[in-house]
Amino acid sequence: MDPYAPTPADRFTFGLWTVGNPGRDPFGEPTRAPVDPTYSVARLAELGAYGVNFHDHDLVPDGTPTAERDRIVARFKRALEEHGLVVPMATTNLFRDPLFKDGAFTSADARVRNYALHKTMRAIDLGAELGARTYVFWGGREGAEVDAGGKLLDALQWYRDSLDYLCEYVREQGYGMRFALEPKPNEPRGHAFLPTVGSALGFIATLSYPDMVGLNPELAHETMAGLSFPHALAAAIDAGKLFHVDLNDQIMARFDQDLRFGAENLKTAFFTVMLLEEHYDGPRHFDAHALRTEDEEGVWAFALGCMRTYKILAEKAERFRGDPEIQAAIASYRVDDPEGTWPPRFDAAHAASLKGREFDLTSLRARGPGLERLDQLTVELLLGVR
Ligand code: DIG
Ligand code: MN
Ligand code: MN
Repeated sequence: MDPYAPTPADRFTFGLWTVGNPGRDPFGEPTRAPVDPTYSVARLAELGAYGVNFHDHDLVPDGTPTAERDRIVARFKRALEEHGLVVPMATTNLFRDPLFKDGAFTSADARVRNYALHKTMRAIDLGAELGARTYVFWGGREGAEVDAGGKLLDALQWYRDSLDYLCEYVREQGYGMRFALEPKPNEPRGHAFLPTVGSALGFIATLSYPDMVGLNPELAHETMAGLSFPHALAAAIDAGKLFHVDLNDQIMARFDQDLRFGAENLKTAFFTVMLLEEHYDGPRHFDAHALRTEDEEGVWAFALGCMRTYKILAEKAERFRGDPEIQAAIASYRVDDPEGTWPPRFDAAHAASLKGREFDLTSLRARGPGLERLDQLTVELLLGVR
């Protein structure tokens, strides 16, 4: 039995747009044929995936008449049923149609903002019909190249109004959905609004229904911003806002590569898996795609690779937690202060004694934390020699 063979119990999911990515890029035409969503369902089920996600347009192309829409959805439901996959998350394509060229919820044209609400409510209905409990908002076109239009503050207010409106809609419909904002620093817009996990966390606090809104952090997006994804993930977990996650890989300060999970930064992937395994029980979603060079078999090798690498790193995380030398190195790294235990709440007597306390600053300065050795032990564990 292959211990790294994915199973539905691992809760791995893929967007239809990921394994269906045709290999188009800004400088070249597709290198792969389009993929029927029901075929992706069948192949992902074969590989051991748990579910699929979609943008409205991935499943029901924009402008599809209602009767055809219903036929497509019924056929997709049959495929999900036949292959035992679920749909944990759905989202809206508010970035493909040229009318969103200067934003959707943050467009300076109120008619476009209203159309974005129209399209999103219908897409939420579709997601609810297929059982999605998380609804993702990636503001692909919510940004700017020119700030002279004076909407730096208005854009945030329009974004807030739209999310509040859609929270009201979901409550009124009784869908029981939660929203997950997906930050990205740039691309396709020059500067994106809500560029990082940190900025999105602050923004959520200003919404009318903050409890309904969390985050869908993406590894590639925080990395593009020059930030640590494990640190961003920890901030989302700390705030109780990790509602979903987009896993992939990325070389820092490059365009959004959406590489196979673990393809570039194994330590980043390792600490990401460690955090998810300990603090998150939702789908492990791969928002990634095969290299443009690949044929169809390369696509499925890519998908299997994402899942296998996650499982291998989850086993490494177990070994890390059970490794006596590593755990001893962590224990000696973290020093208690027998004299400095804080009272359960602030009190003036404690503050006075702390202010009057003598510290042996020379020895505090001299102490070595042992991080080089701890990191080497971690690297050796990842290299398979521990
Ligand atoms: C890109 O990183 C975005 C879109 O693919 C989608 O809206 C979201 C869902 O994972 N990720
Ligand atoms: Mn991405
Ligand atoms: Mn994503």
